[in-house]
Amino acid sequence: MGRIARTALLTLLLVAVTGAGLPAQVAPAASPAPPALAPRDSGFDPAKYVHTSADIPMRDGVTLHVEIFRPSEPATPLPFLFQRTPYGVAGTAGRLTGSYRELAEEGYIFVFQDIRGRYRSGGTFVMQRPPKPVDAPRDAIDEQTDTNDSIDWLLANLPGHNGRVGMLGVSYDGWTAAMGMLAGHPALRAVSPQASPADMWVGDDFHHNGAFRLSYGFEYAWLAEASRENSDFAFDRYDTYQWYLEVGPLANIQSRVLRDRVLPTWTDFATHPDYDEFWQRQAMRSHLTRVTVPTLNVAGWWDQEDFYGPLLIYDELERHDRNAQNFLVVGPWRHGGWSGGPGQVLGRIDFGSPTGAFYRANIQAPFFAHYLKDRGAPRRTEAQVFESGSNQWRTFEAWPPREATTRALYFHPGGRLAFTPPAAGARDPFDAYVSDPAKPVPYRPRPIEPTYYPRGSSWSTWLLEDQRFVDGRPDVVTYVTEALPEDVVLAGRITAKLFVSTTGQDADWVVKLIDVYPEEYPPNFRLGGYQLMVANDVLRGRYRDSREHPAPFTPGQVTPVTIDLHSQSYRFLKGHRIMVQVQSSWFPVIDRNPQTWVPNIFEAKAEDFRAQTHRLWRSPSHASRVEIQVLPPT
Ligand code: PG9
Repeated sequence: MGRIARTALLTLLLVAVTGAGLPAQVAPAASPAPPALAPRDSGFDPAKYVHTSADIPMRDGVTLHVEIFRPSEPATPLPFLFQRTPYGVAGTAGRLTGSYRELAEEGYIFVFQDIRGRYRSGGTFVMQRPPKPVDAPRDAIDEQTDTNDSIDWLLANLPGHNGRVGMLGVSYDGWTAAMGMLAGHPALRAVSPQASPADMWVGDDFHHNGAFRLSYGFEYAWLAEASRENSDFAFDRYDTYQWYLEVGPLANIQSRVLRDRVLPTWTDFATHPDYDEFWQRQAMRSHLTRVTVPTLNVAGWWDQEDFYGPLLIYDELERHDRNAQNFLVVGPWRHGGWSGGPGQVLGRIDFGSPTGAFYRANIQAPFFAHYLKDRGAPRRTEAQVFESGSNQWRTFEAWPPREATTRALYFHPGGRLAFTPPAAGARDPFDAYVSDPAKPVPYRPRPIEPTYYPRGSSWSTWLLEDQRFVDGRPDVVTYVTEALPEDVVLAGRITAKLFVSTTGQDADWVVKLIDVYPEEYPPNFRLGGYQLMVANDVLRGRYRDSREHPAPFTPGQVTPVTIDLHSQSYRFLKGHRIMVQVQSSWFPVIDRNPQTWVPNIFEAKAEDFRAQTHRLWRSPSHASRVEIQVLPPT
């Protein structure tokens, strides 16, 4: 039995969660009126929550630490809201007046838990511990058993509950919520996995299509595994672009930086470069067939960490969603941007209304109130997505919308982009550029601060940077349309279908779909000509045909490659232009491709890294293009 330490009535910190550091904006002229927020039920005063803590025993004897917040005088038994985190539960009190204010006012018993091996919990931390096999012994543990053992304990040991539990959380905490959803405890009645990674090799924090997310991977492995509590790697300079370049080949991270220190996740990166059993076992897809609990999936269109995961989880659950209880919400947000602050401005872009506050009051709070307290109607909106550009919420019966049709934006000579395919007869039907690993294209303007730099980092908004900072580089190829005669309403999937060749044997292909604002933009002169990235991704060329079995390019041979740029809901307004940029490095968020053939890039030597000339083909038979799903411009 765990120990419950009762403390005095909590004086809650008022954590003013604001869009700190965001520059003031002028709203675009055509912004619709902000949606009205639902009136709040102030049945409970967050200041009247009682704070306790406990150490809950798991089936193997390890105890996991929880902080518990309970309304002091609830009129009726209340459900639990349970969140499991690797980031420490010490500051969670502030959530009741910050990100969970609407939920606290509704009234829940909040339980925040340190997961195994982190902060005040016992046991060993394993980065995204994969679900144990179904035939594993009963006393084997994983995040599912830790969830279920904890829920059993809460139900048996805490008074005043109604027997129901909800789980939610963002990112790692979203993933633990998703694990809880797989665990399927009968008391678990509603789950909201938010920005949960689903596949670390295909599209989330650590790789994208096999391209290694170097700065994120290294810094996060350090953050989570250098000690039991978060710690930041101490760079000896401000501009990490220069630091990573000077480190050189990936192998030097172990030999020169970590030396004798073992970060298990770094070792996993280095020893599992391909999509082998290690990554496949950790990925969620195969586990998502047995979920029956109502699920609110939440994602941000400009999530710099986990955008692939929440959409994949939604898609997979949808295949088995017999009771129509699997929902999707996507807003104009960075990673977790919906969970605090107004959510109106991101980077330099103003989305015209407080989308985060709207989500918390009108979507998240009613979702849990219905499924955990029988209050209000069940959610009926299958997919609620924010259409940026027109800056309005739209609802659909499916995502992508079934009525969307596909159009293709083709590459043409002279850097032109058009909805018409290329004509025959062009003399050199390709554009060529030299990609030099010694001078990789930066992914955000230098200096590039450490990812989670405590003194401030532009990491969280890098996807909205004005892409003019690289436009015009000789190793960035740009195609752009004329000014649009009418709105183009992107609503659904975006796929780059390129025909490429290279003088080397391997290459990365980065494709960025961009909205180019008019050169004169009266609503905000600073946005004149702004190049806002709307969709993007990278493919490590060796994995173009198989994730498990990489293969070299044949030098000089035209080869098709397909790059999934995911989905978006975005209105390119009349008068704007649509741009596509292609480049072959994105440093240091993506490690450098040596561009010669090596079996494992983590073992490449300095001399393996060579400049190569790449070609993008644009002839009728090799018509490189970006396909987008569109709706009529109503
Ligand atoms: N994106 C972070 C993460 C999640 C899961 C594993 C590794 C990193 C996070 O924000 O929690």
